[in-house]
Amino acid sequence: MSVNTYDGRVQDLLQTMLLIRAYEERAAALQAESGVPGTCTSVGQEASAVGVVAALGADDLILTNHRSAGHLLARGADPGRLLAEVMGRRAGYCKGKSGSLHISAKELGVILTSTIVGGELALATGVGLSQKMLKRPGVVVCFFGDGAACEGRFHESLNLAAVWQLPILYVCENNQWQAFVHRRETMLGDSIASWATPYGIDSATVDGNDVEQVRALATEALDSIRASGRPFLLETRTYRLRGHFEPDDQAYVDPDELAAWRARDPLPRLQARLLESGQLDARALSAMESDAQRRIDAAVAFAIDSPYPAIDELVTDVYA
Ligand SMILES: Cc1ncc(C[n+]2csc(CCOP(=O)(O)OP(=O)(O)O)c2C)c(N)n1
Ligand SMILES: [Mg+2]
Repeated sequence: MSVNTYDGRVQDLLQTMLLIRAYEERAAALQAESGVPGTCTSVGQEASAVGVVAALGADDLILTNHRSAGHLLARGADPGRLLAEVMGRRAGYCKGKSGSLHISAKELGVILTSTIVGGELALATGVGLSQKMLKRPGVVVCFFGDGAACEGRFHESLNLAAVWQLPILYVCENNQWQAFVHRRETMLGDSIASWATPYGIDSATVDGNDVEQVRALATEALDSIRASGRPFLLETRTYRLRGHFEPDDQAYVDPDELAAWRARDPLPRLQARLLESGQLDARALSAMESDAQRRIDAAVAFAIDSPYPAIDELVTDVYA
């Protein structure tokens, strides 16, 4: 498995966040300008993805949802193969047969992207059980949204994982939106983390727009899972700055709320902190931004260059 490893340098976290932002914005632009299939972007949620993935070890496994590009890129996915998949090209992670919504990348330990909301939660329980029965070392990390947490499957999955004592890190990326419905319309409380308590599961809430805090909390959670063999629920509070998918004019979004969360955009926040503390200078930052754009330019060229699968490949590799 060739996964990204992070040695603790905060500059590496920023570099990955810049890559994700550049990828997501290009994917949106390609949809608008060239009719490339639209994706559910994770713009605004980069710190949550990178903070958690940077805390993982090489053996850990990932299950994710429809908003998965950040998780995949943070784990070391090649942006060219990711875009090729979105475009239905043969060089994609699933040979162009998954699109953005069902990607699996075994070499990265990414078992599946589930587009069935909450599907990843039930699968994680099964993968956690298999890790335990086979005595494998990796923790299973399951990314899901606040919408998924409002489904019955969340409660069934956490209950079983607690009863069976499974090594699972549940990461609820609470981005305040569930497609076109605000979180306030589907839950009365403000805390998803607290829903773990009745099941006997430890939990924590973190500012999901602060990558260093996310990494610190995720590291603590993983340590606790490895020591106890029990699951943990981490809620990252963040915001979906773009629409549910592309295109989406966000006409249903309260502009004041959007502006308030834009002011907490994890990228400028981290950049300002690093510039102020002298861990980064303007030249280095500009070089990092150019590097991210260069990688995405190369990814687009790679994806466009890849052929579509041939007609006789239509039913190969679609069932294992
Ligand atoms: C079982 C199921 N119901 C409905 C949908 C349609 N749908 C796709 S994404 C989504 C919202 C999910 O919200 P959340 O879990 O908070 O994730 P987010 O999109 O905010 O990342 C819905 C309702 C679906 N894909 N699967
Ligand atoms: Mg959500």
